[in-house]
Amino acid sequence: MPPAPCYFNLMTLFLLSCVPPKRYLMLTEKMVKTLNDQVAMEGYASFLYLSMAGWFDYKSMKGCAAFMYRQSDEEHMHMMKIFRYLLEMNAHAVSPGIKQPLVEFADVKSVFEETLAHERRVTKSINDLVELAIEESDHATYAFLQWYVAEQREEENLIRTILDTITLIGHGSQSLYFIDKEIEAINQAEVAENGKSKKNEE
Ligand code: OFO
Repeated sequence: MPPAPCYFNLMTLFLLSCVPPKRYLMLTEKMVKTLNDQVAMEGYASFLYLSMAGWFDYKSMKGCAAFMYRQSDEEHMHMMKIFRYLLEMNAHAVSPGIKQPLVEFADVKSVFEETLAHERRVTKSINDLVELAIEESDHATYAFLQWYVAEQREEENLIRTILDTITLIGHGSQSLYFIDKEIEAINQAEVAENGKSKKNEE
């Protein structure tokens, strides 16, 4: 008589075949979570600057609006860069839920003050990420984050320059036209500069 099939072994084999193989993680779980938090922060920045662009556009300050639309696009690009990095490192990139950004601002100067305050929060968050990469001896993430370190230095400097310009011009209602023209010129210079660095990367 042939031996009776061992149902226990067959069942074990079947169950084992249902368990997905353990994924090889190139990042610690803590790093994945912290990078996903940064994705959310960059996403929020994109919508905050879009909100500011809408506020300026509504007030017919087209130069300031163009500056903020471009900043919003840049922040979206910053978000996607981390999103793609997570996937490249075999981790789950999570699309964030974005909370409602500010929609009302006291005046032009306060919009740029809020922008600078937000960029400082981002700089702190990037620095914390760099610290974590050092703690974990995660050289790949450390190298990846250096782009953000340089970007934050440039962005904080740019917004500070704008605030200094507004202080020089004065920000009463008589000055709005001149502020708008100045920001338009700064925006054009940024567009040209970004175009140049893109060409150099090609
Ligand atoms: Fe300047 O916020 Fe993005 O990185």
